[in-house]
Amino acid sequence: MSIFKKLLVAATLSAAFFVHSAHAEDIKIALVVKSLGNGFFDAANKGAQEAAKELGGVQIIYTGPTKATAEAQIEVVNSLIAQKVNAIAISANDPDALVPALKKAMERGITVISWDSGVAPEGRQMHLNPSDTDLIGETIIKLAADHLPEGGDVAILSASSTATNQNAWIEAAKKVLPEKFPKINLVATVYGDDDSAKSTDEAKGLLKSHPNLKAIIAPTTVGVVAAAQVVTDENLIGKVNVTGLALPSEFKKFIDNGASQAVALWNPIDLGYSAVYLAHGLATKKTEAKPGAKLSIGRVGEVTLDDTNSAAMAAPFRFDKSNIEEFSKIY
Ligand code: RAM
Repeated sequence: MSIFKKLLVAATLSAAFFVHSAHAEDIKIALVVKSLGNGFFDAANKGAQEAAKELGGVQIIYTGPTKATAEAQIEVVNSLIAQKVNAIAISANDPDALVPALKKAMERGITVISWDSGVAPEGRQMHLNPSDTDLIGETIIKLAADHLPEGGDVAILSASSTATNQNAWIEAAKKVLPEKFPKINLVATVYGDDDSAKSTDEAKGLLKSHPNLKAIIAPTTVGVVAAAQVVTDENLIGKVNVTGLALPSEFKKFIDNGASQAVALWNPIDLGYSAVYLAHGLATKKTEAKPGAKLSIGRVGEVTLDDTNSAAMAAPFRFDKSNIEEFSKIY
């Protein structure tokens, strides 16, 4: 081989090596969820993987604790700091408890955003809400009220008592109750911690303590399935309507059997996709999180940050007998 050819081969090899080693330099984005084993977050991860593929040179670390607690999430965050990830996109189990750990991450140059369930502004660069908080609050009450023309007792079965997103929706719901839904009587709010067994026990407890209950509103995809199963098992279909926020693929059977008339949700795949898109823009310094900034979320469009660097995506969809089959095939 001539010297020239040898050099050419060496150059080609090193170019190939360079291309290959770029993979080792992938931007690592951790998608931290409230807890693993939740179908809603698995769907968000699908969107995250899609965004990673589209953006190129991105590795998604899909992680979270087994139980939906802030303490367990702090451990996850600390281990991600040790792994030197480039970005953390977290759905938080508590708005404040995670702030010190996330601040530490930012001090080390890690991009931090929250999505789905937020952390306080000092613990992240921006927050992505799936939809407008007031709209979700009103939607979950309306879903119950639509089937209670005479009004009646309803109760809320939430996720954990510290979950930022559910607490904000419940607060928004309580705000609209007196004026817009005067005949709806909210008798209790209980917490199932996004754990099936605990949610089942809490749903049973509600039915026992409130024999006149007309609806259980669960603004959590885990709680709503547990409540609908309890209503089914206790032969209360037609007496107690279960509603709230549900993943169509997990909930279709309860629309089919009549335990629920209708539920709502946004597209969790688009949410995970958008969270990764935003984290990537900030981590690569292509974008900056500041009030008024318009940030691209790829095929989903664009969001605008408010004064607290929060943004909201689209209105939730309503699922009932007419459309749940179609959506259950997607998420
Ligand atoms: C559960 C989680 C999640 C919430 C959905 C609606 O999966 O609590 O944070 O957004 O329900």
